[in-house]
Amino acid sequence: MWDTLLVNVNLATMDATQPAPYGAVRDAALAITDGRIDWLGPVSDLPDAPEELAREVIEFGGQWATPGLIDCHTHLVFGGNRAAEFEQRLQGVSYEEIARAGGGIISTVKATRAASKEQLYEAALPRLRALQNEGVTTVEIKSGYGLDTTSEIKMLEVARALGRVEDMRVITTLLGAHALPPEYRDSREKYIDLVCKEMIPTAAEQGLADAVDAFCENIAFTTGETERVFEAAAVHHLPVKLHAEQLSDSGGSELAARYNALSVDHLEYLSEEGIRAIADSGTVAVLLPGAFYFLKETKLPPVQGLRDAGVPVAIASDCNPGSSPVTSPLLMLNMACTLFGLTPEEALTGMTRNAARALGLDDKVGTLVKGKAADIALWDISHPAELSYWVGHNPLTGLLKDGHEITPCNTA
Ligand code: DI6
Ligand code: FE
Repeated sequence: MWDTLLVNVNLATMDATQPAPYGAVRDAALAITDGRIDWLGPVSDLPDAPEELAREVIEFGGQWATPGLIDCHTHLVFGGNRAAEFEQRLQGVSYEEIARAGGGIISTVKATRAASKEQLYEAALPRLRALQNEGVTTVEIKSGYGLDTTSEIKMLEVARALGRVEDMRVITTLLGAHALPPEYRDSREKYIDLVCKEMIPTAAEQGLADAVDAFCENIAFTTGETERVFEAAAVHHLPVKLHAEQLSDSGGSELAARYNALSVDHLEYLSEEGIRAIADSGTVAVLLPGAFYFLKETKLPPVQGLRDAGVPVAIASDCNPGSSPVTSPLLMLNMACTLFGLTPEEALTGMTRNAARALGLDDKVGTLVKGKAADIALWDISHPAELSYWVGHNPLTGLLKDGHEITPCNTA
């Protein structure tokens, strides 16, 4: 006996071994036992009447099911917000100018350091709920607004706590090398020492970080500094990721490829050499249309080059107060298509299968296949392209994580 059997559902499995677009299986059934997918296929292939096969049978009336969406790049734990900087930018001041004048990331650092764990948790919760409300069951959350060991650890603890309480799979990433804090203005090397010798070891010992990230950019850290961070991560057996080629081509992606990075993220300025390097290392290219849009960037990431090289592309919200105050994964699917030229199928692959790979979770989530977690989003749509099509309309009708029904506010 299965625990649960979903019947009369169209599955967008996103499984690359299924021949149809979206890995679609129409008029299907999907069985769940112990929180995992135990069987799926056409209803007509079921060996018996549904009631004979499962303790609970749920009829879906021809709705579509996809893997729970995966937002593989967020900074959703932070203090305050930067609406005032948004106003400045609308007056013509650039993101880089604001950062160089001590605003930008550093202004969020001040607010985050001043906030208690409880305050950070309460501030992050509605953002997490908003993602869940549009079908997200797995989210990555970075630190990077603490920039001292105590505050970075505080952020990671809040991220872990969100994962425990809110029925969301949370993956945490230590981003100590996000920006140089003002107190280290004249001693960059000492700050990298702090990241490598204190933050990474502490986060690793306490099991608070699943990966290590850095911001390799002219307003942040050099490739040399980034490499030191990657070396320290390797010592503690933590996989790496990188914010790379967002505002200029710093060669960060080539470096990340040498360290077998799980992903390189942003990539508007990625070069041919960078594409070749990440294609060879199997690194996922994470594109962040929210940041491109919000910073009014004009340089497009090299989508065709990534396609030609066979690089897996993921899409994420980059939810953060400075460059992407975005909590809508569905809007990101739309923008991946309208701004970056992905197909709706590529966009959805980017928030399911490829996003799982960007988090090193491809054996657990990201596609509807036997053995993976029953993380499933249900949608009142007649074709999966609708997920990239609507702007501001949310067709989510149900959400399961590990086979348990969770109630996003949209469906309550
Ligand atoms: N790139 C980004 O777009 C975010 N971080 C990064 O390295 C922006 C973070 C912020 O402005 O607060
Ligand atoms: Fe980011």
